Amino acid sequence: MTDGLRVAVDGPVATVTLDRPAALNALTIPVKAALLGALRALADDRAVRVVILTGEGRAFCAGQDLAERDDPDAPPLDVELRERYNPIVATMRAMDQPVIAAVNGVAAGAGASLAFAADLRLASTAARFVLAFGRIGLVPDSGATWTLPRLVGPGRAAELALVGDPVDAETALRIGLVTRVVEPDELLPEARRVAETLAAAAPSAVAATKHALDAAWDRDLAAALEAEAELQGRLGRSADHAEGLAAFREKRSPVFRGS
Ligand code: LHQ
Repeated sequence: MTDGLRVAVDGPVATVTLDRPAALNALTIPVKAALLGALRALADDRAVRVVILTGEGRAFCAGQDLAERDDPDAPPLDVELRERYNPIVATMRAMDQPVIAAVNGVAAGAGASLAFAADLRLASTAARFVLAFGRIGLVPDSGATWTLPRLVGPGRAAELALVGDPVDAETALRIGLVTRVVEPDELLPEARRVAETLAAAAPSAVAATKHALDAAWDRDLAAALEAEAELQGRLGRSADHAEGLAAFREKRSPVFRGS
């Protein structure tokens, strides 16, 4: 527990909650340090199978805390990105566990980028994405130039990044920016249901799927086919695959042990 961030682990599911609701969970240096530390610790915790990232109060995250930028001694933006934002995004993509962004309200600037860096995005009807960078004379950052075209395609990414109109939850669902929209009270229960489905799957297969989907963007078809064959060869020798087959034969649910 750090000011501005809560981490709660319940069985195989960790919930990380940005917790500065009065500032719409805007990201200060201490919150970014706590978030990076929490993600790294969860990445190393084999008992944790899924991470849910959400925000306290009416916002998911309003991005960089702009009040912090008023300090004349604030680090330059490139340093801020290299030392704080980029490692957070890199950790979200490198960790074996899937990250579910449960977008409970407005996600602006780097707050939207954090949601885009997750593996899955579920939204409440109150969610709204604001690519607020241009309004303050900046480019999309924290991975948004990479994640956004992959999520919604280059045309829509350009519309969002350049025109910058807020995207409501229904529009986000229609364009594929989120995959489910539920009533606010249902958001965390729904995220939990999805997390438990993922947590019940074979962890090596989940991790390999996550990384193969990312890596495929940099591969041609032949390389992707070969990567799949290599992964399938490895997973095909695993105890979890044998358990999955046995459970199918015996008409029962599999119990995966992560081996
Ligand atoms: C905030 C913030 C905020 C502090 C609302 N900071 N207090 C990375 C590298 C390093 C530096 C630069 O940037 C980046 C990437 C970025 O993230 S750039 C984008 C930074 N974020 C923004 O520009 C968003 C600024 N916020 C807004 O545009 C609005 O607040 C949104 C659209 C998020 C929500 O609007 P409303 O629902 O109308 O809420 P509000 O504006 O009334 O805000 C409520 C409070 O939250 C208010 O404080 P107050 O004391 O007046 O109640 C705001 O000052 C505070 N707040 N965002 N980023």
